[in-house]
Amino acid sequence: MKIRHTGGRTKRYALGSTVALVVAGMNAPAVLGFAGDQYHHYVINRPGYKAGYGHWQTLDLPARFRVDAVHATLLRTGKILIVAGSGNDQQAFDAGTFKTLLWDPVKSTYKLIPTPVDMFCGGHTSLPDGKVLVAGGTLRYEKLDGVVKKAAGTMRVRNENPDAPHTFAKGTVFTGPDGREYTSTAPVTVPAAAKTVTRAADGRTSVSVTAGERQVFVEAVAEGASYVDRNPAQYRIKGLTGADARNLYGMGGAMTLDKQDFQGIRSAYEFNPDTELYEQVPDMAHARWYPTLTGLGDGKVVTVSGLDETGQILSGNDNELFDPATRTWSKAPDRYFPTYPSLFLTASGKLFYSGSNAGYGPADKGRTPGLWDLRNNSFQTVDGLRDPDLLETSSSVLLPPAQSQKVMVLGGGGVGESPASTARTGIADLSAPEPHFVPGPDLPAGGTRYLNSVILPDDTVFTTGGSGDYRGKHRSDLLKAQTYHPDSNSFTTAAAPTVGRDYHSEALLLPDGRVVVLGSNPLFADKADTQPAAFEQRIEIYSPAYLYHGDRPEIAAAPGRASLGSEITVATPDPDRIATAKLIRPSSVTHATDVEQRSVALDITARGATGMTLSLPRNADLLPPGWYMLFATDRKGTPSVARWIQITP
Ligand SMILES: [Cu+2]
Repeated sequence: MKIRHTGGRTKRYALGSTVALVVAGMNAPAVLGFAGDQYHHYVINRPGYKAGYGHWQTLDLPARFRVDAVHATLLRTGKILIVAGSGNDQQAFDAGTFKTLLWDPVKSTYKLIPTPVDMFCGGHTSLPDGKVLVAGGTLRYEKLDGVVKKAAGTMRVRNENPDAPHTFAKGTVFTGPDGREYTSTAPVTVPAAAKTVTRAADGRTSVSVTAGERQVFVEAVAEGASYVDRNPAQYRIKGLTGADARNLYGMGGAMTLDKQDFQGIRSAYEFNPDTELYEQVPDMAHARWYPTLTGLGDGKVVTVSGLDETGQILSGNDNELFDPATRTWSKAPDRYFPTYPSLFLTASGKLFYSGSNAGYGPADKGRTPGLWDLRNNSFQTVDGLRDPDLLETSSSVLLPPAQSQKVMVLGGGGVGESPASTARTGIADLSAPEPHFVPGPDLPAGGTRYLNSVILPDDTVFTTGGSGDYRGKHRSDLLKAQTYHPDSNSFTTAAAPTVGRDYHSEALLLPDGRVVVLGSNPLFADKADTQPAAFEQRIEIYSPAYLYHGDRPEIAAAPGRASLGSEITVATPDPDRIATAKLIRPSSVTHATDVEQRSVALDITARGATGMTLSLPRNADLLPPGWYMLFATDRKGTPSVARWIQITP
């Protein structure tokens, strides 16, 4: 039966208890078309509509706590760490104003956190102890074509002295063979040279010295084309005398007036959820802007890609591993990726690169999805994804439950400032010996870049927002949300958001089952693309339909910690009601990229009168160490509020 609603106040009230049927037969835009905003408002607030499609709420934060939400991580305290840094705002950058907001979405409390460096467009991941590793960020903003007035380029500063590193202040002058001078735009510390002693068979020793080297970006002391020089050359460093003048020098590359990309930093910090402060850890060996950090089964973090301190994309022989136990960085196997690649830890221990990425790198390099085995540095390509040239700004998610080892790729656009986007989805089953992508259903909203995807505790994936064109150009933000159902391989419509979300947007699941959606950084405010747009500072909360289906199951008690392969006992008033139990890893998301979230199903091995026993997987590559949200969900898909539990090896 299909009831067509034709408007009119009397009829609306006459619907009574059949309202759920009515709303199932229409959607919000159709309502808007014939009855206007007020009626739309009425419909979306009906209990029956909420029970079918969920409900959105827009928060207005106190003005002083509004930040440009570029990065968001859910902490084990239930608070959300929102990192703006300079927030893609050149003035804030120039003023050294770097922001982090800590927000409690349940208690509605806000706190600005002292932010020691510009973490804007760094990378992040939750560590096994619940701290958040934030690595990289912004050294300098980009300069577009035509803006560059002083010729500039990369200077490799070398130190042949094996006994001491040398620090050069910002503004150090490098003099070329013909006397032209260029100054450094940042301080740089060049490590001491490495000395290798070799002893020959006859007992004589020889010593070889490999110069220490660091890069720094330099620009001409004055404006004009006369400083353009495309030839590499050795540069003297002004002010050095004696041995220093011999041991320390620069190797300059091309000095040009070309466009200059953003530049990265080496700094790394751990955010401590107890003290609510950043704690500095050693710098990375390489500066990174737009890196991806992926946690491994042993608790270490692999860190790849980014733009370096001269604005060049890292070549891939510079990947790093962070060990949170020793707080040290070491070298990881070589592999090139474009910036912000989506790298998922799979149950085999290999990393799956879905092809999703955001931002920088040549179109013909490192764009092919595949399985990367860090142990032998092999790479097995995973073929079959349609629109393989439209993977930039796409969304990727390890579908629930993680045991199925299926990764879905959704939408995406052309490389760089391309108007092209795709509605394509594709799913790769990584448990197969020769994994390949099979087509999934097209996105109902059409071609979509910057889609955010969030795993829900009913084993569906909520996807929201995005835009058709690059950074929402021509007012192409999509005010649409939909839910993907892995069991039926289909989308259903969700209530529509009212705030557009494109570049620099995020979404994440809360322990109470709601979804927070924040950030967005459109280029223009108008359809003709003439007015610059402000960063979107409103936060929305989406309450999925399962929160409108009556009372919820409850986890009355659960252990705060459990080890891999163990069994835990959980108190719940009605164990027979519980259909599934799962551990959901909290999101750490930026640029619509979240490689952290995963939902690991737990076997219910026994049910008593007031509790049940859950068995945890043994595989740390399936269930990496760290803090998780434990949800119990009933047969109708209604989840409990989660309990936090720390999973240990
Ligand atoms: Cu960015």
